[in-house]
Amino acid sequence: MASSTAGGPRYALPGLPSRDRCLVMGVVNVTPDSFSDGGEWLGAEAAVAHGLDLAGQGADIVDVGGESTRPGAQRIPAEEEIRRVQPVITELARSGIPVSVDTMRAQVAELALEAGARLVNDVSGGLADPHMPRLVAKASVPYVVMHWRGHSHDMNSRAVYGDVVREVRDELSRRIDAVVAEGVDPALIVLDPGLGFSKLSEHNWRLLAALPELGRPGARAGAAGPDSAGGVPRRFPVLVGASRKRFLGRLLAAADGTPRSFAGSDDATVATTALAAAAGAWCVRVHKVPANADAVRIAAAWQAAQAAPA
Ligand code: PMM
Repeated sequence: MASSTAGGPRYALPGLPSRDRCLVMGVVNVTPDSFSDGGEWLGAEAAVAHGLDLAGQGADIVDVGGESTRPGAQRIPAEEEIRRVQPVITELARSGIPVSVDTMRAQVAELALEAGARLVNDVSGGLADPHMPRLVAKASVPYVVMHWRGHSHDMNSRAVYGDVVREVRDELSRRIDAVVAEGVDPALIVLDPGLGFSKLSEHNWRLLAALPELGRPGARAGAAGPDSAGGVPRRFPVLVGASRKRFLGRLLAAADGTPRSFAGSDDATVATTALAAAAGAWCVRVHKVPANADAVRIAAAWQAAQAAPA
């Protein structure tokens, strides 16, 4: 459900915190080979400790994933993904932390929800597993529908756009229609532009600059438009996952062209968080929490001061 405050619409999604600011989602990748932190949290014990740390540092949600989606990654069997995430989710949920599961598989999502996860973060937006939308509909939990054009092993070949903002909005709009047709409650949908997924650097920047329009995929670009049509909301919360992505490292490359390291992009992530939050993002997905938790508060104060009477 959306309500309007000084900083634009705020959303109350069942089971998840609702704050007067952009939320912070901390990442726990229980994988040997993720984009930026592969291998660090592979053991269940280390992963749980890391999730508890992130929550203690101010993460509103902790996102647990067992399958790497870095460009070129090959898929792992579902059983291995379950083995990685299930004990971690069980333990974090038991501690009262709002947990999301980062998975493209309905089977994994189902077990994760039984283990206490409260949100399904599906980077394929329901395309990778046709059973996912029905599962999410039945469970009636918030559902992240990310823009996605195909699996990681060859996703870069699909980074071809005429007008990236229009195409991503149109493709997200079609995904909304598809998952709603499978029974997903539109009020539980969160959209995500899928930065870095079949996107070149220039595409990521264009999408970030168009963030307010991405949450209204059915409306004409630039038009104010109604927030709902035929009972289906056309304004959706937006999740942004820019943290440590390669387009940040490339922007900040050294004079000889060497891209900034993943960890060396943490300050750039914080800058992106502040801008995304000020542009109305519902939540940012980040690897390092403390400075991003500060940034969303700065953005909220900025928005509130802008909206305050002179
Ligand atoms: N990016 C990654 C993994 N999961 N989920 C959402 N919703 N949005 C993203 O942008 C996203 C994601 C890849 O990043 P990582 O492997 O460095 O965590």
